[in-house]
Amino acid sequence: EQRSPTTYSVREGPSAGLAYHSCGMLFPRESSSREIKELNGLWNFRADHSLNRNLGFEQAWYKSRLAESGPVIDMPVPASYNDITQDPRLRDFIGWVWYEREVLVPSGWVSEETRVVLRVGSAHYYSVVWVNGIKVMEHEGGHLPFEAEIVEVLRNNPGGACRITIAVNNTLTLQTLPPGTIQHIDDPTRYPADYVVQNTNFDFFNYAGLHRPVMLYTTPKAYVDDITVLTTFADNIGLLSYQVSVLGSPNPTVTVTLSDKDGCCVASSTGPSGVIKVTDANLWWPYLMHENPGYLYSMGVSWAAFIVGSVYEDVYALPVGIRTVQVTNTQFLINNKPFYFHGVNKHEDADIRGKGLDWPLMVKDFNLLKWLGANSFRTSHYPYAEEIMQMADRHGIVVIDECPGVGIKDIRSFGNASLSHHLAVMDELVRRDKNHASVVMWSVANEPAAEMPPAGFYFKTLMAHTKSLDPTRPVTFITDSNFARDKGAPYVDVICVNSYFSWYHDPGHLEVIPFQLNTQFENWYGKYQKPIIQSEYGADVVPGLHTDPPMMFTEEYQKMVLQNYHDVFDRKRKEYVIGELIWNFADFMTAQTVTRVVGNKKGIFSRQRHPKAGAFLLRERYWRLANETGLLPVGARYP
Ligand code: GCB
Repeated sequence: EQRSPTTYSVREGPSAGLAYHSCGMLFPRESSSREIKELNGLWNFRADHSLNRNLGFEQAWYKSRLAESGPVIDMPVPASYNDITQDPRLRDFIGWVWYEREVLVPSGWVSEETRVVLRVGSAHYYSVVWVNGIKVMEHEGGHLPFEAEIVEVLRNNPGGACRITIAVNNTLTLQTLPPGTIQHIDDPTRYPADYVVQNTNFDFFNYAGLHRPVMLYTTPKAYVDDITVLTTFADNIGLLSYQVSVLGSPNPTVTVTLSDKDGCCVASSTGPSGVIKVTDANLWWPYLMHENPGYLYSMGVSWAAFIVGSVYEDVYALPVGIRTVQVTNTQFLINNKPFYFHGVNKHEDADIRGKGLDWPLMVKDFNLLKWLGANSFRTSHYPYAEEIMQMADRHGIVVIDECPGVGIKDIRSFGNASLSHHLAVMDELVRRDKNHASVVMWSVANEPAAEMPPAGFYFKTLMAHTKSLDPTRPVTFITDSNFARDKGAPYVDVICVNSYFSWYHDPGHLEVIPFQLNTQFENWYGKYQKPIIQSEYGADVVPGLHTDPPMMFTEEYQKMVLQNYHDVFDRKRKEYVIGELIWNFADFMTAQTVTRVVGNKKGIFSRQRHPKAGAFLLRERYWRLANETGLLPVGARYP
């Protein structure tokens, strides 16, 4: 059998094309005009182990029940498929896997007045979706939602049966985000026949599958498609300028109301765009900066029309927080007050479920953040689930929202195809997250090869584009390049630097940290006069390992690394350092390498969320910082 190097291409599916971008992507919410049917639970599943991974398309597995074309297994959704079975071939699988689920659609949904939308919260990496054997959409990118209107397809099948088939391909290439390469090794003396590996330049396991909820939801034929809200305030007056797009109706009458936490209407407006004024506005404040953080209003948007004796309407309620963000040469201001990021970098990662959204884990993580006294996190290294962003809004946890631009190390990943996809991902990310009060900055990449010649044009374009999508938030990328040669740094609003002194450099030599960290900050600030966040620092710990004097991988060594970094932060935060984000919140799975002992162990919590010694040290510090820099009432230490 012939196999060409393209056989693992993510664009194997017929007539590949991106999902339609120029519409909204409002999070599905029930209302008097909208219903939701969640499709979480068990799906039928089969990985295509054929040599070219293309058998599913050749045999059109989507045309009939998946069980008719071969054996299927149970697969939970949402979850990564990798750790669900005991089969190493599935854990390390590369190529197309097939998911299928049958659902009965209420007969009332299949009507002339209703839209039925199939929405996938995220699927890593490339997806093709069929309903009753008819292709309804394709999507590239593993961390953002996509959806299709399917009522036409359902109408052809009046019984209400709806068979949803989703093929997902985890293959990463030089043009995907994150990038990767597929290596075919043809050496029968050293490797088995048809040997293929996926190489990546990022430090987390390439988990795949249907990672976030899949659902059906309805809207009326004419519907609220998108809402954009920008907020500011003057004295005690909150100002919300909004824009509503209604599709399917030529002259919509839009009504907007703003309700406070108790559900009382405090202001209203009519028309598809306008400015709402709220007197005595409750601002959205970060956790530990105010006694009532994360204050959200509910913006009720509705559209109504009276057509031949009937009322048509659509109703949608969007949570909104009123706050401002600003960057000066030395400060990050939220609501005009200096904000110091004392937080974490995270991953979507856990035992068994991989990157699948998990409610208990999500709530546990927020409880741990609050226990720690963390006021912020970065979505390293890809957009997190919308449910997580909503939690951040409600709890006042500030977010640096990062796109999956991680591991851009090969010069071929700076070409036009990569750039245009990267721009499209920023479109999708800003479209999804623009209304989250918690999001205060966009990060377009993590540790790219920013010293390479094409990086200047690439990042200039990318950051200008992001600013044009959202003029209200600063934009950055996270660098580990040399300050003098970094070609992207001129375009960022905040310098975000990662460094691992006494770990990857001078391993075991804690005494270098004060010197090297000080030099790092002076160099960057000297060149750019922009505020700086230490966006990563840390050390691996195998929980339970102890030595004195401290040695690498022990609990004591991690504490000493942190302590040494903190001493420098404490001097520099009086000048221009505006934040510190530990690497990492919790241990997480990676590819297998000689530097990883069943994953990355730089967590201050284990993968099961048990604290290591470093967590207690950080907790002391973060609460002290909150007391010093926040607006907490005296004595509010340790809840
Ligand atoms: C980094 C990367 C992060 C890694 C971390 C490490 O600089 O941004 O993805 O996991 O270092 O532990 O090496």
